[in-house]
Amino acid sequence: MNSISYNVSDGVAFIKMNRPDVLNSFNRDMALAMQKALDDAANDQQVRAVLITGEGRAFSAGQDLAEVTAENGPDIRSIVKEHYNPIILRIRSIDMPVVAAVNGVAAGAGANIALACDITVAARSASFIQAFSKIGLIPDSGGTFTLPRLIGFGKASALMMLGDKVKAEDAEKMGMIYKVEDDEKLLETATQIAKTLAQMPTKGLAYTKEALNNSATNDLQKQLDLEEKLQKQAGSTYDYNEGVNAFLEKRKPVFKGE
Ligand code: T3D
Repeated sequence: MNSISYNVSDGVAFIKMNRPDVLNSFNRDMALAMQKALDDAANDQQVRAVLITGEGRAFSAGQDLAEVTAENGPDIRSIVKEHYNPIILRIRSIDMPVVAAVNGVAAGAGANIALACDITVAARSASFIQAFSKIGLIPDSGGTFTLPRLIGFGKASALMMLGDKVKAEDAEKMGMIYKVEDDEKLLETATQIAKTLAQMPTKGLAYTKEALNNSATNDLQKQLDLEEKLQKQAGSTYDYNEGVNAFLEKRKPVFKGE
Protein backbone atom coordinates (compact mmCIF):
# COMPACT_ATOMS: atom_id res chain seq x y z
CA MET A 1 0.00 0.00 0.00
CA ASN A 2 1.39 3.43 -0.91
CA SER A 3 1.81 5.66 2.13
CA ILE A 4 0.75 8.66 0.06
CA SER A 5 -1.92 8.63 -2.63
CA TYR A 6 -1.68 11.29 -5.32
CA ASN A 7 -4.00 12.23 -8.13
CA VAL A 8 -4.85 15.29 -10.14
CA SER A 9 -8.32 16.47 -11.08
CA ASP A 10 -9.64 19.86 -12.27
CA GLY A 11 -6.27 21.54 -11.71
CA VAL A 12 -5.99 20.30 -8.10
CA ALA A 13 -3.37 17.83 -6.86
CA PHE A 14 -4.97 15.68 -4.15
CA ILE A 15 -2.38 14.37 -1.66
CA LYS A 16 -3.71 11.89 0.88
CA MET A 17 -1.67 10.47 3.76
CA ASN A 18 -2.45 6.79 3.78
CA ARG A 19 -1.31 4.97 6.94
CA PRO A 20 -4.68 4.95 8.74
CA ASP A 21 -3.79 2.07 11.11
CA VAL A 22 -1.21 4.31 12.83
CA LEU A 23 -3.23 7.52 12.39
CA ASN A 24 -1.14 8.53 9.36
CA SER A 25 1.94 8.99 11.52
CA PHE A 26 5.05 9.71 9.48
CA ASN A 27 7.70 7.09 8.84
CA ARG A 28 10.57 7.82 6.48
CA ASP A 29 8.76 6.34 3.51
CA MET A 30 5.71 8.58 3.98
CA ALA A 31 7.81 11.70 4.60
CA LEU A 32 9.80 11.16 1.39
CA ALA A 33 6.62 10.30 -0.54
CA MET A 34 5.02 13.54 0.70
CA GLN A 35 8.04 15.51 -0.54
CA LYS A 36 7.81 13.79 -3.93
CA ALA A 37 4.06 14.45 -4.19
CA LEU A 38 4.65 18.16 -3.54
CA ASP A 39 7.42 18.16 -6.18
CA ASP A 40 5.14 16.41 -8.66
CA ALA A 41 2.49 19.07 -8.08
CA ALA A 42 5.04 21.89 -8.46
CA ASN A 43 6.32 20.43 -11.74
CA ASP A 44 2.93 19.74 -13.34
CA GLN A 45 1.72 22.64 -15.52
CA GLN A 46 -1.87 21.42 -15.11
CA VAL A 47 -1.78 21.77 -11.31
CA ARG A 48 -2.80 25.15 -9.88
CA ALA A 49 -3.70 24.19 -6.27
CA VAL A 50 -2.90 21.39 -3.81
CA LEU A 51 -5.15 19.72 -1.24
CA ILE A 52 -3.64 17.66 1.61
CA THR A 53 -5.77 15.35 3.76
CA GLY A 54 -5.58 12.04 5.64
CA GLU A 55 -7.19 8.63 5.17
CA GLY A 56 -9.30 7.28 8.04
CA ARG A 57 -10.04 8.98 11.35
CA ALA A 58 -6.90 11.13 11.67
CA PHE A 59 -5.14 13.81 9.67
CA SER A 60 -1.73 12.77 11.07
CA ALA A 61 -0.38 11.85 14.53
CA GLY A 62 3.07 13.24 13.63
CA GLN A 63 6.21 11.17 13.86
CA ASP A 64 5.77 7.39 13.90
CA LEU A 65 7.09 6.74 17.38
CA ALA A 66 7.62 3.05 16.66
CA GLU A 67 10.07 4.00 13.90
CA VAL A 68 12.24 6.19 16.14
CA THR A 69 12.54 3.47 18.76
CA ALA A 70 13.22 0.70 16.23
CA GLU A 71 16.73 -0.66 15.89
CA ASN A 72 18.32 1.01 12.86
CA GLY A 73 15.53 3.63 12.91
CA PRO A 74 16.42 7.19 11.82
CA ASP A 75 17.87 9.54 14.44
CA ILE A 76 16.04 12.68 15.57
CA ARG A 77 18.32 15.10 13.74
CA SER A 78 17.96 13.36 10.40
CA ILE A 79 14.20 13.09 10.91
CA VAL A 80 13.86 16.84 11.32
CA LYS A 81 16.41 17.70 8.64
CA GLU A 82 15.45 15.15 6.01
CA HIS A 83 11.74 14.58 6.66
CA TYR A 84 9.90 17.56 8.11
CA ASN A 85 11.96 20.62 7.17
CA PRO A 86 11.81 19.78 3.44
CA ILE A 87 8.03 19.23 3.65
CA ILE A 88 7.43 22.59 5.34
CA LEU A 89 9.75 24.43 2.94
CA ARG A 90 7.98 22.86 -0.04
CA ILE A 91 4.53 23.82 1.27
CA ARG A 92 5.66 27.42 1.86
CA SER A 93 7.56 27.80 -1.41
CA ILE A 94 5.35 26.01 -3.93
CA ASP A 95 4.00 28.59 -6.38
CA MET A 96 0.33 27.88 -5.72
CA PRO A 97 -2.07 27.66 -2.78
CA VAL A 98 -2.02 24.59 -0.51
CA VAL A 99 -5.24 23.69 1.29
CA ALA A 100 -5.28 21.34 4.31
CA ALA A 101 -8.48 19.37 4.97
CA VAL A 102 -7.97 18.24 8.56
CA ASN A 103 -10.24 15.23 8.84
CA GLY A 104 -9.37 14.22 12.43
CA VAL A 105 -6.65 14.62 15.01
CA ALA A 106 -3.52 16.50 13.88
CA ALA A 107 -0.72 15.99 16.41
CA GLY A 108 2.96 16.88 16.58
CA ALA A 109 4.46 17.33 13.12
CA GLY A 110 1.00 16.48 11.72
CA ALA A 111 -0.45 19.60 13.36
CA ASN A 112 2.33 21.86 12.18
CA ILE A 113 2.13 20.57 8.61
CA ALA A 114 -1.61 21.40 8.62
CA LEU A 115 -0.88 24.89 10.01
CA ALA A 116 1.85 25.56 7.43
CA CYS A 117 -0.73 25.30 4.63
CA ASP A 118 -2.18 28.47 3.10
CA ILE A 119 -5.76 27.61 4.01
CA THR A 120 -6.61 25.10 6.75
CA VAL A 121 -10.14 23.75 7.05
CA ALA A 122 -10.97 21.24 9.77
CA ALA A 123 -13.79 18.80 10.46
CA ARG A 124 -15.82 19.68 13.55
CA SER A 125 -14.54 16.49 15.24
CA ALA A 126 -10.88 17.28 14.44
CA SER A 127 -8.36 18.54 16.97
CA PHE A 128 -4.85 19.98 17.10
CA ILE A 129 -2.23 18.88 19.63
CA GLN A 130 1.29 20.24 20.03
CA ALA A 131 2.13 16.79 21.38
CA PHE A 132 5.91 17.27 21.49
CA SER A 133 6.21 18.43 25.12
CA LYS A 134 4.55 15.25 26.35
CA ILE A 135 7.49 13.18 25.07
CA GLY A 136 10.25 15.65 25.93
CA LEU A 137 10.69 17.21 22.49
CA ILE A 138 10.36 20.72 21.17
CA PRO A 139 7.78 21.66 18.51
CA ASP A 140 9.29 21.18 15.05
CA SER A 141 8.00 21.33 11.48
CA GLY A 142 7.98 25.11 11.72
CA GLY A 143 5.62 25.15 14.71
CA THR A 144 7.64 27.66 16.72
CA PHE A 145 7.59 29.97 13.66
CA THR A 146 4.02 29.46 12.51
CA LEU A 147 1.89 29.10 15.65
CA PRO A 148 2.88 32.35 17.47
CA ARG A 149 2.25 34.24 14.23
CA LEU A 150 -1.21 32.70 13.91
CA ILE A 151 -2.46 32.98 17.49
CA GLY A 152 0.05 35.15 19.37
CA PHE A 153 3.05 34.35 21.54
CA GLY A 154 1.25 33.77 24.84
CA LYS A 155 -1.34 31.34 23.56
CA ALA A 156 1.26 29.50 21.46
CA SER A 157 3.59 29.15 24.47
CA ALA A 158 0.82 27.64 26.58
CA LEU A 159 -0.34 25.20 23.91
CA MET A 160 3.22 24.12 23.16
CA MET A 161 4.21 23.66 26.78
CA LEU A 162 0.99 22.08 28.06
CA GLY A 163 0.30 20.03 24.92
CA ASP A 164 -3.43 20.80 25.21
CA LYS A 165 -5.83 19.22 22.78
CA VAL A 166 -7.50 22.10 20.89
CA LYS A 167 -10.88 21.34 19.36
CA ALA A 168 -11.39 22.50 15.77
CA GLU A 169 -14.01 25.06 16.81
CA ASP A 170 -11.62 26.61 19.36
CA ALA A 171 -8.83 26.57 16.76
CA GLU A 172 -11.08 28.55 14.44
CA LYS A 173 -12.02 31.03 17.19
CA MET A 174 -8.38 31.72 18.07
CA GLY A 175 -7.40 32.23 14.41
CA MET A 176 -5.32 29.05 14.16
CA ILE A 177 -7.30 27.83 11.14
CA TYR A 178 -9.55 29.31 8.46
CA LYS A 179 -12.77 27.48 9.26
CA VAL A 180 -14.57 24.45 10.65
CA GLU A 181 -16.91 22.34 8.57
CA ASP A 182 -19.30 19.52 9.49
CA ASP A 183 -17.46 16.20 9.22
CA GLU A 184 -19.51 14.86 6.33
CA LYS A 185 -19.04 18.08 4.33
CA LEU A 186 -15.30 18.62 5.02
CA LEU A 187 -13.89 17.08 1.87
CA GLU A 188 -16.53 18.65 -0.36
CA THR A 189 -15.89 22.12 1.12
CA ALA A 190 -12.10 21.82 1.01
CA THR A 191 -12.23 20.46 -2.55
CA GLN A 192 -14.48 23.35 -3.58
CA ILE A 193 -12.00 25.83 -2.09
CA ALA A 194 -9.08 24.14 -3.90
CA LYS A 195 -10.97 24.01 -7.21
CA THR A 196 -11.93 27.67 -6.89
CA LEU A 197 -8.28 28.58 -6.25
CA ALA A 198 -7.23 26.47 -9.25
CA GLN A 199 -9.41 28.69 -11.49
CA MET A 200 -7.98 31.92 -10.10
CA PRO A 201 -4.91 33.91 -11.28
CA THR A 202 -2.26 31.43 -10.08
CA LYS A 203 0.69 33.77 -10.44
CA GLY A 204 -1.03 36.52 -8.47
CA LEU A 205 -1.77 34.01 -5.71
CA ALA A 206 1.84 32.80 -5.75
CA TYR A 207 3.10 36.41 -5.42
CA THR A 208 0.63 36.95 -2.56
CA LYS A 209 2.07 33.87 -0.86
CA GLU A 210 5.62 35.16 -1.38
CA ALA A 211 4.66 38.53 0.14
CA LEU A 212 3.03 36.84 3.15
CA ASN A 213 6.03 34.54 3.63
CA ASN A 214 8.31 37.57 3.81
CA SER A 215 5.99 39.68 5.97
CA ALA A 216 6.95 37.49 8.93
CA THR A 217 10.50 38.81 8.94
CA ASN A 218 10.64 42.02 6.84
CA ASP A 219 10.42 45.54 8.24
CA LEU A 220 7.80 47.89 6.71
CA GLN A 221 10.19 49.45 4.17
CA LYS A 222 11.38 46.07 2.91
CA GLN A 223 7.82 44.78 2.71
CA LEU A 224 6.67 47.84 0.74
CA ASP A 225 9.60 47.32 -1.65
CA LEU A 226 8.66 43.68 -2.04
CA GLU A 227 4.99 44.56 -2.72
CA GLU A 228 6.14 47.05 -5.37
CA LYS A 229 8.28 44.39 -7.07
CA LEU A 230 5.64 41.66 -6.90
CA GLN A 231 2.82 43.97 -8.03
CA LYS A 232 4.88 44.84 -11.10
CA GLN A 233 5.26 41.14 -11.84
CA ALA A 234 1.54 40.49 -11.22
CA GLY A 235 0.67 43.42 -13.48
CA SER A 236 2.54 41.86 -16.38
CA THR A 237 0.68 38.52 -16.27
CA TYR A 238 -1.89 37.32 -18.78
CA ASP A 239 -4.40 36.87 -15.95
CA TYR A 240 -4.18 40.51 -14.81
CA ASN A 241 -4.93 41.63 -18.34
CA GLU A 242 -7.80 39.14 -18.56
CA GLY A 243 -9.18 40.20 -15.16
CA VAL A 244 -9.26 43.90 -16.04
CA ASN A 245 -10.69 43.33 -19.54
CA ALA A 246 -13.37 40.96 -18.23
CA PHE A 247 -14.39 43.56 -15.62
CA LEU A 248 -14.65 46.34 -18.22
CA GLU A 249 -16.50 44.08 -20.68
CA LYS A 250 -18.85 42.92 -17.87
CA ARG A 251 -18.11 39.23 -18.45
CA LYS A 252 -16.69 36.37 -16.35
CA PRO A 253 -12.90 36.19 -16.60
CA VAL A 254 -11.19 33.04 -17.85
CA PHE A 255 -7.86 32.81 -16.06
CA LYS A 256 -5.09 30.59 -17.38
CA GLY A 257 -2.61 30.75 -14.53
CA GLU A 258 -0.19 32.61 -16.80
O1 T3D B 1 12.39 11.69 16.93
C1 T3D B 1 11.35 12.35 16.77
O2 T3D B 1 10.28 11.91 17.16
C2 T3D B 1 11.46 13.68 16.10
C3 T3D B 1 10.24 14.09 15.40
C4 T3D B 1 9.21 14.69 16.00
C5 T3D B 1 7.97 15.05 15.30
C6 T3D B 1 6.70 14.67 16.05
O3 T3D B 1 5.67 14.63 15.43
S1 T3D B 1 6.80 14.32 17.72
C7 T3D B 1 5.12 13.94 18.17
C8 T3D B 1 4.78 12.51 17.85
N1 T3D B 1 3.36 12.26 18.01
C9 T3D B 1 2.80 12.05 19.20
O4 T3D B 1 3.42 12.12 20.23
C10 T3D B 1 1.33 11.70 19.18
C11 T3D B 1 1.15 10.24 19.65
N2 T3D B 1 -0.23 9.84 19.52
C12 T3D B 1 -1.16 10.22 20.40
O5 T3D B 1 -0.94 10.94 21.34
C13 T3D B 1 -2.54 9.67 20.18
O6 T3D B 1 -2.46 8.55 19.35
C14 T3D B 1 -3.52 10.70 19.54
C15 T3D B 1 -3.87 11.78 20.57
C16 T3D B 1 -2.94 11.33 18.30
C17 T3D B 1 -4.83 9.96 19.16
O7 T3D B 1 -5.31 9.24 20.27
P1 T3D B 1 -6.43 8.11 20.08
O8 T3D B 1 -6.81 7.64 21.44
O9 T3D B 1 -7.51 8.65 19.22
O10 T3D B 1 -5.73 6.93 19.22
P2 T3D B 1 -4.68 5.85 19.77
O11 T3D B 1 -5.41 4.66 20.29
O12 T3D B 1 -3.69 6.49 20.65
O13 T3D B 1 -3.93 5.46 18.39
C18 T3D B 1 -4.52 4.56 17.45
C19 T3D B 1 -3.40 3.70 16.90
O14 T3D B 1 -2.45 4.55 16.24
C20 T3D B 1 -2.64 2.98 18.02
O15 T3D B 1 -2.21 1.76 17.50
P3 T3D B 1 -2.91 0.39 17.94
O16 T3D B 1 -2.89 0.33 19.44
O17 T3D B 1 -4.31 0.48 17.41
O18 T3D B 1 -2.11 -0.69 17.28
C21 T3D B 1 -1.46 3.90 18.25
O19 T3D B 1 -0.33 3.22 18.78
C22 T3D B 1 -1.17 4.38 16.82
N3 T3D B 1 -0.47 5.67 16.84
C23 T3D B 1 -1.00 6.86 17.16
N4 T3D B 1 -0.05 7.80 17.07
C24 T3D B 1 1.08 7.18 16.72
C25 T3D B 1 0.82 5.80 16.57
N5 T3D B 1 1.76 4.94 16.21
C26 T3D B 1 3.01 5.43 16.00
N6 T3D B 1 3.32 6.73 16.12
C27 T3D B 1 2.40 7.64 16.47
N7 T3D B 1 2.71 8.94 16.54
